[in-house]
Amino acid sequence: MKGLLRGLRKTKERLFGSIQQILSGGALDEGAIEDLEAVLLGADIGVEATERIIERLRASTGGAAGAADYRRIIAAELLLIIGETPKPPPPAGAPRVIVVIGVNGVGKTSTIGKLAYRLKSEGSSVLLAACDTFRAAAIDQLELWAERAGVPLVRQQMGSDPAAVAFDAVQAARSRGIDVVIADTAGRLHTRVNLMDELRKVFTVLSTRMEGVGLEGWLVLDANTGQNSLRQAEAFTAGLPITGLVLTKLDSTAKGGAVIAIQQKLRIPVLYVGLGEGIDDLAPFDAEEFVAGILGE
Ligand SMILES: Nc1nc2c(ncn2[C@@H]2O[C@H](COP(=O)(O)OP(=O)(O)O)[C@@H](O)[C@H]2O)c(=O)[nH]1
Ligand SMILES: [Mg+2]
Repeated sequence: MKGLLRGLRKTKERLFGSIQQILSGGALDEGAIEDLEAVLLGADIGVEATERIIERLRASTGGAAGAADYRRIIAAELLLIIGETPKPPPPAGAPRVIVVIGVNGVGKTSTIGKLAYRLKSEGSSVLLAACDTFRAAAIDQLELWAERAGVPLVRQQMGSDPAAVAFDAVQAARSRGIDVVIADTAGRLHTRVNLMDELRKVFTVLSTRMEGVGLEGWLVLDANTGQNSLRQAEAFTAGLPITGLVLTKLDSTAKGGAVIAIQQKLRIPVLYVGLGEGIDDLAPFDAEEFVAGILGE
């Protein structure tokens, strides 16, 4: 997956460059271990994962291991950590309905456009639902993405009830035999109780009045925010049935390691990563590609 490797360039430069330097010093003494710890923390891999990796390294310093062995140990432990939160298949039911959530500016609307394009190119029929009814510009922006991806859009006027738009969209999808509905939602401050209520209502209406839909809640987080996005995530996951994560803007950060910290902390799988602003800059998250990408193997 060239895309993921390209998107991880900045994280790799920082992480791999430093690791390489430390490991090339030969023996992994206490000083080198401390340096490694600092580098892993600096890439936002998180305290827990970093400690696990350091522990594994310490346990293996007895052998006459070289730099390549140590890198393999780090990679193996990272894969283990990521593997502890497996990606489940989409829930049964039709249509598949993905409600996309996250604070303003993280990349929800662009992710939806890219995802529509990708799913369509993989053979699914897709319909977008403009449930961010808070601003007229938000609806227009989604419409633009729908046009780019070549998929239909269900919209109502600004200020209408997002749950009603979602309901309409699923009804339209059913009558047209469409496979996947992707709903954009508003992202004004997640601490506002009324936004949470509004979002919860979208899920409630779809699950109670639209029997048989395969309902998913995807939370979009900006990788630049690193581990700080955990606080955002905790607020959303406390009130809403979030089933998957999308980490955007991996291309513009050296904190790509946050993927690990966030997934590990939330125990919710990262499904896709955003790698740029173009329509094909969205890649499925692949643990092996990711680890190879950040460790430069
Ligand atoms: N570099 C980069 N920019 C992105 C990515 N995803 C979104 N953006 C940009 O982030 C900004 C906000 O995106 P938008 O989809 O409007 O966010 P929303 O408010 O959550 O709907 C836009 O300028 C996007 O082009 C990504 O993966 N990489
Ligand atoms: Mg938006």
